[in-house]
Amino acid sequence: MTKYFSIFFAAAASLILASCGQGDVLYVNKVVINLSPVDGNPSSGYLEIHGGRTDVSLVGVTSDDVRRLEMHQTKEENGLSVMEPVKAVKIPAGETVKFEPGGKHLMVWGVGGGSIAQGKLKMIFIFSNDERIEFDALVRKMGDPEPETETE
Ligand SMILES: [Cu+2]
Repeated sequence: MTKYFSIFFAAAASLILASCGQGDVLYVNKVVINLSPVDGNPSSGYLEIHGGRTDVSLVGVTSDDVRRLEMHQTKEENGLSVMEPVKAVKIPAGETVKFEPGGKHLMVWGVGGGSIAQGKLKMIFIFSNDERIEFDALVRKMGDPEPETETE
């Protein structure tokens, strides 16, 4: 009887460990807002989203300390680079989706002075499964050093 139970608990423990591994958890990383050098122009935001166990979509990004925030996609059209707002970005299970120059990006209008002074902006990422992830984005002025590349 005792033996039976110890095997059961060992199996349960390894299940718990397996479910905590990275790659199973939806998370947001490396969020950077590059402030526009021109007053009144939108700043651009880049980030990485790591998919969890199931496919979801990023359906919104908000912050209390901005005037307006949009998700955009840059694409080629007749040899010109144009961008358009997107409502949702698919985050497939287990895959990493990057917002980067020339592709998907955030456009941010009116970042508050307090966040600029602190060098960080609290943002909330809203997903189609109703999950909300809060992340302090790094706010960079033009000429600030590149953010350190972190290993995961
Ligand atoms: Cu844009």
